[in-house]
Amino acid sequence: MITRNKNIANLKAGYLFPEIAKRRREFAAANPDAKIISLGIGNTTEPVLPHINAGLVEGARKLGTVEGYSGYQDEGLPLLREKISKVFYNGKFSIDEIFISDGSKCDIGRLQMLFGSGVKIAVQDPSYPVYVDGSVIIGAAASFKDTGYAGITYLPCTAENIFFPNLDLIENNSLIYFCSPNNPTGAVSDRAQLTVLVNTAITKGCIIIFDAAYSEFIRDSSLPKTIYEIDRADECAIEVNSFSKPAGFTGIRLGWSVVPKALKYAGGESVHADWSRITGTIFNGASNIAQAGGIAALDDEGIKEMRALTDFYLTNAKLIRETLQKLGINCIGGDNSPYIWARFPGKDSWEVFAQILEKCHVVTTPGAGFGPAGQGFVRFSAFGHRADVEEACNRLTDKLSI
Ligand code: PGU
Repeated sequence: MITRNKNIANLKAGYLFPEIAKRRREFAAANPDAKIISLGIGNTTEPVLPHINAGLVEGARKLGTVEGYSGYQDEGLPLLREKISKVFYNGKFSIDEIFISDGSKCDIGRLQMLFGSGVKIAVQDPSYPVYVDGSVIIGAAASFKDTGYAGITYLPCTAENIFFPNLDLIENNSLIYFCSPNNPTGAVSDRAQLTVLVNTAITKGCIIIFDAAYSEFIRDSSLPKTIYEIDRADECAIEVNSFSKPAGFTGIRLGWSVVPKALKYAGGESVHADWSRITGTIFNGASNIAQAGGIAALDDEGIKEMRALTDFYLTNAKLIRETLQKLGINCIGGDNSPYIWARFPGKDSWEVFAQILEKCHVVTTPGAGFGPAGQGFVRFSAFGHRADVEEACNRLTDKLSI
């Protein structure tokens, strides 16, 4: 018989969100009358808004016509790539530096092929679990200990450092995962902090994978929405982003990666050329219908709709944050991001998760699932229907005294 890829055996337990879904199902089975509300996984709930939806419908209609039909699109429809460069990067990138994908999670997984199993990894702790689990699958990290995986440098982001890590911990020649606005803490790094990040990467010969999936939730105009607002970031950073959260495309699937031509490996080879080679070989592009929706999302009308949708979720976030604060629970995030990171000092976060589920019938995400420094925290997601969020807030107010 064929043997198992031993990297897979190194993965710790199951992936976080299916594990939470399992606990929710178990609770629902034991409490059939409970009306459970999810503030757990960051999954969008509101309908796609009309202009963007019309773009999707039109994209599907055209496929049924001789003139409008399209097949494989390699790295993505040129018009979409051009609009992404213009809307998000002020036209800084040529269209061949923008690679359209079926979402940023998929790109995060595929990008690791560029660096292989020998690479050293640095991640914010806590962080979106795909960075760590993807590193384990590719063989860059193994042998889980209570404090994390060997091969990964965890960069604690704590209340004490206001959720921006000590970059001195990063080893030379590392691949750095960095997410801002951050999942799960909701913290957004400012220009000075990202400047230090870029300078550190350049000095230490590192490459940053910058995850900007929540950039459209930034309302404070002094905060950078992309790493490329920082000088020389194109020499050291790849950026991943997505239509999932701002346009409600979580199920439609559309994202992109920016791989600048200026980015080089230690030997001077082009990262861009390798990424073209990899995506051309193992990825056949995002759905043309999704791409038509993405083009509509980047029209003036579509941009207004994305603003309205993100405003809606930010209002949910404000309701949740204010509810928690009134209960005396210390929290951050939710102002320029859809996540609120709530602190329960001295408590086990899976225990707090269980208590909130039992008392309030509200699903959250335990902080420890995002890394060792997430212990003692719980993440609340602002993605939900308004009535559900209001009901969840009422229940938290009435029943939560942890
Ligand atoms: N990057 C970050 C930082 C995310 O939080 C998420 C989704 C993604 C990428 C995925 O984006 P796509 O473009 O849709 O692929 N995080 C959610 C959903 C959980 C999951 O497994 O992706 C969350 O609750 O953290």
